[in-house]
Amino acid sequence: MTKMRAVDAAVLILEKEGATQAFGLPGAAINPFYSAMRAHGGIRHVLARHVEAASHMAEGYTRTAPGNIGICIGTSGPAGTDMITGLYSASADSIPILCITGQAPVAKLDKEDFQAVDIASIAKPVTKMAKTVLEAAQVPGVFQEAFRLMRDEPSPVVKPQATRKQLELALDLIERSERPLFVAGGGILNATAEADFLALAEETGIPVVPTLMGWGIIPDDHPLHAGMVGLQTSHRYGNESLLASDLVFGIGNRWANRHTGDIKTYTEGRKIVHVDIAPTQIGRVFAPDLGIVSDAGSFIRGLLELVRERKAQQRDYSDWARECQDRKGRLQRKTNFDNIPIKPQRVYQEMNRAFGPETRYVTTIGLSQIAGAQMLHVFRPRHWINAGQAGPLGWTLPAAIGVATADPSTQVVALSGDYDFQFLIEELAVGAQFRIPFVHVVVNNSYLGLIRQSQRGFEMDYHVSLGFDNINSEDDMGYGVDHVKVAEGLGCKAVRVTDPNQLFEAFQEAKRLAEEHLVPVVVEVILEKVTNISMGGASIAQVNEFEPIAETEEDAPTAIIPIGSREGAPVGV
Ligand SMILES: Cc1ncc(C[n+]2csc(CCOP(=O)(O)OP(=O)(O)O)c2C)c(N)n1
Ligand SMILES: [Mg+2]
Repeated sequence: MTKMRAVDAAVLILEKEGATQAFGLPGAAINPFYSAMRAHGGIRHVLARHVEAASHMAEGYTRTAPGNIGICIGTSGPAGTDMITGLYSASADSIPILCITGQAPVAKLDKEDFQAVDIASIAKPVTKMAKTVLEAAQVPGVFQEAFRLMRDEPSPVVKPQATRKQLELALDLIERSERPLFVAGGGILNATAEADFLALAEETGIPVVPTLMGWGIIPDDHPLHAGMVGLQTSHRYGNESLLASDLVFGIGNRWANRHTGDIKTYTEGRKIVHVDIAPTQIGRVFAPDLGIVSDAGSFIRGLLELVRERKAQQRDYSDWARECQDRKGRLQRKTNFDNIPIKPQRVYQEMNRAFGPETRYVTTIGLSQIAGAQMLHVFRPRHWINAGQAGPLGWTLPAAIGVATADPSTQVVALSGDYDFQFLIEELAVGAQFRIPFVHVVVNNSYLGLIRQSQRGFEMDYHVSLGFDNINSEDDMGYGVDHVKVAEGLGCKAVRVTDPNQLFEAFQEAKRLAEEHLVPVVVEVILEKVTNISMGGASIAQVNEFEPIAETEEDAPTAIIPIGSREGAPVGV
């Protein structure tokens, strides 16, 4: 019988599973696997500059399209430990990635051998499966098992599905409510059920609150889009509508604490339904009035069928939906500031103007991400790609490389604060080397802005400033790192903006440069150092507005519904 090397078998499984895009870097212990990839020739590989970055690239790659599974590869020892943050980030948001590392020879594992760390034990809490394969013949089986888990195919049991009785109970609750809202979570995207979900919302006429992970399931300008809810990445109108509702119907969401804030405020006076594929999610944060363990896709389709069967007794929610739209047309934040140094709100206003509805945004954490989510617009599923639960600084740049690799035909715009950008800044060279174009907006306040803002509670400003007088720079503003020089040094193009009236043109220029040179293009925006962004300390009823709110259309010219323009706009489609 012909024999095959275990590494060759592993590569054939990747091919069979359609997982043909890898990110990583070789080392002695993983060279056999690289030799198999080289011999096979069908696995594309991007050479990262840091293994953590490779793991975030893999995650960005997975998040871009249904069915994608990003792979990251590294050697034994520190390569595996570097990937732990990526595993945590991906697993925390239920995003499958496959991390492959080398390992020391079996006989040396317990001898403190060079780079022989027990990576499977270290990775266990942040993975569905972490395994050190000790026997070559088991390699194909372990790879197959990994794919089965990543694709959520829990054979021999089928995916959990709601029963007819459960669907009836859910619809009974809807029919008894006067002001229901759907909360659409990332689980809907994981089930590729966004089209069915939209059909359900439209059929019932129930307004929708997307979560941060579900943002894009319903376009921002859809008449049933009620806004986002939460302490940070939320809209004033979203929170107000949630507080006015009498039923919150969550599908594929997890009641993140930055979404709910104080649970009593979030739940009091309204019924809550929670549908999730994982039984451990139901009741994890609070006990819903009705909890259903089901795959989001089959649940949505089942409920839609039942809604159509019971069409005759369906309530008309158009007044309630109009009420939600009315809030959306009134409760806005001001973006139209002319200040120099630039106020962050203005950056997002100009991004709305410069980047079209097909843009895919990639971001992680910080005031940059929070203000971006409050003010940018998203119109398509998987077009807001954000590490939600883990929020690891440094994620944005490599994740954007993964996203742009997965879909080179769509405009990718990464959004970072200066600190997030500096964490894994060397990955710019990967974009330059592999000709992966995207625009990276770096809003530079020379601060760990989010942490500076949260230190206000301690009345301190302690180790949160990134400012210093850079001995190589001419300006005397004390912003420290010269991101334009660094980006150029790494082989990319970069533009710096200090005047808000030049933002739009700078974004256009960045798009042109990315297209012409096929490299990442950085737009560094010099922000005012201190701007506090709207945020709630405890509950969604008490979000602090630090800046003036919008009062006229001119204050928020890129708002989805301009202030004062609403006159009984149509609801439903
Ligand atoms: C690895 C890691 N360490 C610390 C934090 C906590 N943290 C969250 S935001 C932030 C500051 C981010 O600064 P920057 O990227 O410049 O964004 P800004 O808030 O200034 O817009 C820090 C330190 C984190 N999320 N991840
Ligand atoms: Mg900053």
